[in-house]
Amino acid sequence: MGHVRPTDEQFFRTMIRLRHVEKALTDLSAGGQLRGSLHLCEGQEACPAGACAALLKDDYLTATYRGHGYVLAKGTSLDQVIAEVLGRATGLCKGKGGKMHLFDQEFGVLGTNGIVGAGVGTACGAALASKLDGTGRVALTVFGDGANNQGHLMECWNMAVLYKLPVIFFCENNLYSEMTPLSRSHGNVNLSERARGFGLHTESVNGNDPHAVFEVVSKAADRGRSGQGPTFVEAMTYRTTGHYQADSGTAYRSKEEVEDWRSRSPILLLRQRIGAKADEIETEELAVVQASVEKALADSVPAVSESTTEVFA
Ligand SMILES: Cc1ncc(C[n+]2csc(CCOP(=O)(O)OP(=O)(O)O)c2C)c(N)n1
Ligand SMILES: [Mg+2]
Repeated sequence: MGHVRPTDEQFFRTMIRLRHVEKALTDLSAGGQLRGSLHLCEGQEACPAGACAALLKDDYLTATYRGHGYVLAKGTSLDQVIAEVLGRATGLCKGKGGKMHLFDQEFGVLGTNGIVGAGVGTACGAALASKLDGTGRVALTVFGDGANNQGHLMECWNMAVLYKLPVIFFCENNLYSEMTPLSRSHGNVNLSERARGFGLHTESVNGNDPHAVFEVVSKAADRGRSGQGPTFVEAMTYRTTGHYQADSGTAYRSKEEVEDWRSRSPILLLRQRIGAKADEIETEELAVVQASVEKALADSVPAVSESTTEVFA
């Protein structure tokens, strides 16, 4: 029981909004209005668009420092996300979480996270609760190829298989962890094969095709909901920018490699399919993002007295 598959135009809208959010954040960062590091998902937009469209409002989500697109695609308010990223009191977490700690109970968002792989355990815990309580909620946890070498992920995979947890391990394989290619960090670069070693059911998918991502995540969610246990999804994709704003991305990847992936960008491919309507959608989404940024910039930052509330149990 999933959602109806979105149309090309709906997927394009989700992805172009995300692209303009990232453009706005890049400008704000360059202008000194946004503090800290900024990890963009340019080129990978089909993953959040496709995966979240396959989830229900109540389903759980955890994601990485590159995960704001998932939070937006899950349904969380754009205004609240932008205000949070800019540290405003009107933000999702009252401006105290920032970009790496987006949390939204209403949409099952249990956090983006700056610690590589950290959300995987959280998602397994949520999936266990769902199973024990019989709520039917599925948990999708997003992590990168590099995170596959974090020890606790292997504990999570084992427990998830053992307990048949309704969890989807969604691996964005963008071929690099920071500046290191897979071949220099993984003894076996076949991540699905590694996952199968733990007894996980695996699916590989073109992570630049939102329809294909939607399809495999829908199937994985059905498996979870019907008691068949976890799925490891390996989505092949590529970030066409650097790891973060201080990385040009040119020192460890060839120009040809980046250009090749750029030519297969999910936004570009859908734009070609949709035609003139794409420009119309883009104009609308650009205006929505700009309005959201202006609104957040006019909002105040949290009062100093807020710094010690909701921080300690
Ligand atoms: C536990 C931990 N170790 C190291 C880091 C530093 N670090 C930040 S991003 C990153 C790369 C992770 O790569 P990958 O999992 O492939 O995700 P991607 O950035 O490609 O989306 C590293 C090592 C960290 N944030 N947390
Ligand atoms: Mg990676």
